[in-house]
Amino acid sequence: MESVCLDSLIEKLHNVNAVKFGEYKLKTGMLTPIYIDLRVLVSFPVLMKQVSNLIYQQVQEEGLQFDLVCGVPYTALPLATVICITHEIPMLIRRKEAKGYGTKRLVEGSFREGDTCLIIEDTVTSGSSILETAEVLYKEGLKVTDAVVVMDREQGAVEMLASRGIRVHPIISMSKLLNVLLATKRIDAQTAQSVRKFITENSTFGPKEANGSGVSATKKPCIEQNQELSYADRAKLPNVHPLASKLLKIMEEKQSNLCVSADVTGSEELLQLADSLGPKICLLKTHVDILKDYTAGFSQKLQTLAETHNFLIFEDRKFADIGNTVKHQYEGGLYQISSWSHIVNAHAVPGPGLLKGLSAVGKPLGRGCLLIAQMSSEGSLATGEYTKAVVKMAEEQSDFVMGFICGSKISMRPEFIHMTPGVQMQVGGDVLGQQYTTPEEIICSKGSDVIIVGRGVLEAPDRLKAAESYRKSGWDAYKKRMGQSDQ
Ligand code: S5P
Repeated sequence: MESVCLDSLIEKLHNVNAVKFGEYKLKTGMLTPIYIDLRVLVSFPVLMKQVSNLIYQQVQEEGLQFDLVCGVPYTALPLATVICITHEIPMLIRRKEAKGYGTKRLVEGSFREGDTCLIIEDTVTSGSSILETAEVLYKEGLKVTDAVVVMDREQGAVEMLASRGIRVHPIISMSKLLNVLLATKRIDAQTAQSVRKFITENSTFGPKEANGSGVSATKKPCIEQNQELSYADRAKLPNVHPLASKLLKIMEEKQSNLCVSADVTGSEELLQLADSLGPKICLLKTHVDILKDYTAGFSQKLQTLAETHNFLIFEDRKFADIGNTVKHQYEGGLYQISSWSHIVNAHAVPGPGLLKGLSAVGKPLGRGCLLIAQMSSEGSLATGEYTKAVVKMAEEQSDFVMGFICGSKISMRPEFIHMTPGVQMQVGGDVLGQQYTTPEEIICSKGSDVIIVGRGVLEAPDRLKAAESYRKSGWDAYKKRMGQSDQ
């Protein structure tokens, strides 16, 4: 395959008028000082071939995995066709309207339910065209995880689509385009400056992440997050882990994002807690190895209570060994955790083999795992690059990993659930390094999904009353984040 130099391609695109400066109207109605029109490519076969090669190069470099390709109609259709024919990849065509006769299909081509489809698009502004295409594909039972785009206008599409579970891989960014055209004296500094100003001032999706990594670096005020999906909508996402979907539905139904950490040492007391607090919680977290009187009968009773009160069980085992060992720890021993706990958690330190071991046991049982990406304790080493690596590991094994233990939202993929411990009504800590933040701060400002509360409930004079006030506080914060607060 002929390798293509990006700078010279940008110049060629400018030569054929695929990049225009002036005043143009976008699909969104917005007036723009720069217009990208890759439709002209069909008249320049050599250029068309070069752009297609670049798209395929991007696919390979990113190691994208998919079964089929679909170009967003119409401009990207010929590009997708060239790539699919050259590399012998099956293609799909998305109709803009269903035909009024014959099969009335919206997607043409053959595929199997569960196949993954890569989307190809020419230019993105808000990302809505990619989303529209993805939604048509979802309805057909297809998965969409990635999209490659030739030109990213850097106006929020990448962020918006990431928040809907689609990773976008742009080839040419607006900044790169302007830099090349400026360096080759095709535009002057003033034009470049006015386009840059327009782009910065006209983002279609919230503020940009401070570090561009998808890992939140700064605290966000609630108001900026109101474009995100509700728990109920996230439960319906095509790529969501079935257990995450179940939990999100429970949360919506019970209006509760409260997980009580039942850190007591007697099984009778734990069962009483589960029974009385059951209606208030979406999740009950256990440390089964602190029970002085564990029996198999206990775990059976706990499962019955979970069904009666509609909550899930989360054994906070924090696995942290090689795959073969964690497999035994999860399945066997005294506690046989996999037989009764819907969710477990694990440290990422040992690497992906740990997840392979756990999922060999848990996946056939429909269980899910949370990776510990950050910790609430003072001086924790789970920060920065480590946290990012954990997010990556989760993305690579999202058939078993359903979310994270973390301090704030660390992944833009809405199918992951973020759960945060170290929660009390007052900011503070204990003498052993635990640090507390409030439900409002965690759910609303830090964008986490579930609050994990232990002593805040357990040490209260009235545990039921305390659980209700944490439930209410967590739910109100979620409503506020979604912009539905009536306060
Ligand atoms: O980083 C963490 C991770 C976890 S799972 N910090 C934590 O505190 N936890 C657990 O959450 C901890 O083991 C305990 O069970 C609970 C917090 O309890 P609390 O009494 O401090 O609310």
